[in-house]
Amino acid sequence: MAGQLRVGMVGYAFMGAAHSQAWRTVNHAFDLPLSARMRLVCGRSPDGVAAAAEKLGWEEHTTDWRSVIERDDIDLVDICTPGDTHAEIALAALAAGKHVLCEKPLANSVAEAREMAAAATAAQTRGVRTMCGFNYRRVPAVALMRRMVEAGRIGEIRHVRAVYLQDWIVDPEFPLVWRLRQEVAGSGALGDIGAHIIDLTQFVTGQSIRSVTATTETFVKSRPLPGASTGLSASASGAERGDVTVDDAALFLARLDGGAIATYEATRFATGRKNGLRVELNGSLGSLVFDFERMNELGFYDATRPTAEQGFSRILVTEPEHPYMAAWWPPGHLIGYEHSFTHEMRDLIEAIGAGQDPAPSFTDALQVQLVLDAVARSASTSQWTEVEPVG
Ligand code: 4PW
Repeated sequence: MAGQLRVGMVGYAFMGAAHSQAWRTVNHAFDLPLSARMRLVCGRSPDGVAAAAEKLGWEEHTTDWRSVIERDDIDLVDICTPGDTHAEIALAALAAGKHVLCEKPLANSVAEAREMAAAATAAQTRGVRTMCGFNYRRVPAVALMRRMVEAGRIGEIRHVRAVYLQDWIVDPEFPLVWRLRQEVAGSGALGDIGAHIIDLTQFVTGQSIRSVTATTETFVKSRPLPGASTGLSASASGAERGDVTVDDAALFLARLDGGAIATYEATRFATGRKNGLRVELNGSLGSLVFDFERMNELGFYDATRPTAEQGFSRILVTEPEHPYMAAWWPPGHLIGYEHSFTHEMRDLIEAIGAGQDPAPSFTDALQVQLVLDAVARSASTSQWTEVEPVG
């Protein structure tokens, strides 16, 4: 019988629901050294958190995040709150000797992310583990992309082309939810979805972004104040308006340390694109392309094949030989968005059980934060800007 990993989760909206689904499922799909126990969920509204505990399957609920950290019967704190609270909760949890899983982006500033990474490194010596929740790494087709790059199947990578396209705030009357307020979210499309494609492209290529030149735009500068809001949907409360203080879109060129050049586009104004995350790599021996709208597939162009037989082929990533897939259904059966979180918890529990550090660590997430910071600085100076080193 496996030992337990007793989880306390802070935040229960969109990401909290996704994490809850994963904690509920992970031990049913995978054989793991520890069994996740959904001990306690925390949120600000007493009624809201009680209802969430019931609906999502948590044993207990509280409105006081400090009590999650103080309790002896919590081994891991899972932070699913907006970015303005990540640092305070994570630092307190690490000081109390809890493992920490923190949603992305790691923090709202480089200073906070540096403090969190330093605390995580110090806690490692006490066997405390940290991970940042870049879930798209755990999509099997993305993990396969990395495996094929590592195996040299596309040779030397020349081009990286990444977009993350959404359209949920195209309507200028969509309210000023927390994701549109700099003091809560840190940045807009840049940190919320740009961070995903930064992490994903660095993960699959094994290369780090060294320098960037960027532009950002806020198309709609004021919006009605929100009434009730959950996740990415909300309604306005009345006629009162407030300023949008984050970017609606961020575009940048980048140079990677392995020699590749890259383009990135993160926007919430790509009308008709709901959650369009697409990454293409062009190498000396071939190309790979991943499109989240067809997340069970990986496109592969093999330039080493006879010319008459070349062309993009579609690998259906549903076989037991593919990353994570042996745990699921018989060959040919598809999986969805929620599985990326289940795989995230699987990797985290494996690492904790083995006494190893999971990836991406807080230091890896600090490096993403440094790229976000370089993009923001470049957008304001219109200059090529070096990414600050982590150490
Ligand atoms: O993490 C991201 C969110 O903050 C998600 O993967 C997509 O973009 C959906 O909502 C936002």
